[in-house]
This record gives sequence, C-alpha cells and structure tokens, in this order.
Amino acid sequence: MVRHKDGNLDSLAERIQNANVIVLSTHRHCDGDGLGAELSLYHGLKKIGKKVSCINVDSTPKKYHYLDPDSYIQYYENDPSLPEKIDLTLIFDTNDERQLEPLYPELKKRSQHLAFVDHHPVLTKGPQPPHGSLIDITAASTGELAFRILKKLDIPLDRQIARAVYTSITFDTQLYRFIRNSPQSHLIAAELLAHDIDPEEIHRALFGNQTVQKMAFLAKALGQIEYHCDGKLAVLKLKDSDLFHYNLDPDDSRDVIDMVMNIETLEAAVLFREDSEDEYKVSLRSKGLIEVLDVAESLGGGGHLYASGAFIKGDYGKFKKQVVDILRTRLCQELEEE
Ligand SMILES: [Mn+2]
Repeated sequence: MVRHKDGNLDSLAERIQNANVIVLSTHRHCDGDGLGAELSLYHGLKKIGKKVSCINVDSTPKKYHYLDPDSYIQYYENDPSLPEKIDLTLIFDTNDERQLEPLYPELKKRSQHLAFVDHHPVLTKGPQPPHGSLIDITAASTGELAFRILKKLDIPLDRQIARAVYTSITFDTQLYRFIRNSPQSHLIAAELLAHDIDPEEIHRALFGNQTVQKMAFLAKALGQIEYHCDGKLAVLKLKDSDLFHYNLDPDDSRDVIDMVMNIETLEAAVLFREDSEDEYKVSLRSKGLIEVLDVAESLGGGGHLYASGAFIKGDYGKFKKQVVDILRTRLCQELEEE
C-alpha cells in the first residue's frame, strides 16, 4: 500500500486562498469524521470571507444533529441545484468518487479545481483521485487533516469549528482507541478543549446514544453470531427490515460490528446487512493480525487496511462462503506462524 504523495498541504492551502466559490462535501451515508471535517471547514472558510456551501448526497443521521447539519448542509437528493461555477470543491473522508454518485459528475463539471481530503488508502483498482488531493493514510481521522488546513490558513479556532473537529477526531478514533501510533489526535483535542466545547456532550452523542429499541435489536443480532476458527472470526447477518422494525437508521448497524469487535478472543468480523433482496452491505473488521481492505476491494468496495466495506449484489450464500474462506485461510496461516 503506497502512501499517496500527490498534492500537499501548501498547494491545497494556496488553492483555497485563490478560490471564492467553494463547495464542500463528503461520502454518501456520512459519518462523524467526514461530517465534522466538512463543517469545520465550512465555519472556518466563512470566517475568511469565502462563499462556501456544503452539499451532500444524502441526509445526515440523527445522532449528528447536535452539530446542526440541516442548517448548513444542502442535501442533493432533495435539492439538486448547484452553483453554476465553482472555483474549488473539497471532498472529505473518501477519495473514491463513486461514494458521491450521482453528485460527483455534476460537481466535476462545474468545478475549476476539485480535491479529496482523506486518510483512506487509494484503491489499486478503483478511480484515482485528482492531482492536488490531500491524502495522508497516517492520519487517524480526516478531522486531523481539516485541522492542518485550518492552521495552514491561519484561521482562528472558535467554538463551532472546535466542536466539528472534535467530533471528527473522537468519532474516527472511537474515543481515542485507534490513534495510529501518533499523539496527534490527543494534541489536537487538547487544543480544541480550550474553545468552550463540552466533550462529554459530544462523547454521549456519538457513543452513548443507545435506545431501548436499539438494545433489543442488538440482543437479537448478537444472538445470531456464527463463530469460526475457534472464536477468532465472527460472521453476522442483519436485515434492513429488522432495523426498520426496531425503528433504527441503517447507520445503527455499524455499532453492531464495533460491539462484536470488543469480544476478547476475536481477531476479525464480517457483517452482512441485507438492504433488499440479494443486495448487501458487507463490513469487515480486523484487530490487525490480518488485512481486510483487499477483500472489500475485490468486492468493489474500499476502506482502511483493518476496517473496510462494500455494497454487493447477488447470492448471500456464495458471498458468505467466499469471504469466510479467505478470512479463515488467512487467520489459520497467521495463527500457525505464531
Ligand atoms: Mn474517516
């Protein structure tokens, strides 16, 4: 996996300085990282007089409403109007244009410059991000990169910016558990805390938002886990209709796999979420013994080395066997070598 060297902070900052009309966006089914990075730049760039707008493909999950996204973000699925001419478009927390369909081609048509700001590895077989993108896979969150941009532009932090960046970093590191061997997440968080933010409010919104219904759903889901490789691999299938039955967002399925990964013996987990007949979202997680990015990539998806996913269409049994066989073989190999 090569680090993407294309583009750097200085040239991106210069592009921002030279731009007037700026559009910000993030991937479909946004998460705390992409959303926080986007909103931090929105508030920051407004401060330096830019005509900036946030345009996302789809609406924001409920748990992020404390950031008031509906006041700042236009949802393309409801309102497809776009500025005629855009000087610069910045897209956060992905470098794969397919994650913004059908918005991406329209942005591309109208934008003089377009760059991704991201910390995911560039896919070997997927679309390549445009020259000038800022991609650093050593960053623990896209919020960390947004913070670097704000600093480079000498934009003074304030409460709104600090809450948004803090959301990014706290979400993607999962409360500072996954910091990629770097003190940066903590250092930035410490600086943000000086701006009158309530970190406990944010922690609660991001991770303490379980409802009774969600717990009932989790109890059912967790009761259906299949274990392989002596309890080192977990496989789980959820139905979108179950989420619907318990009145949950599709976004809530993410918590299931993260919860499963807290099982001590587990090295890897796979979650299949059935979105409709023969259509699945597959999520893969690993604690680091084996990589799971290439598995997602072979299914047309992407992500990180140890946390990845893909949308797939076809027979569940076939996909399950394919994925489980690969992971099982890998785990057995690694465990024999130990
Ligand atoms: Mn991220």
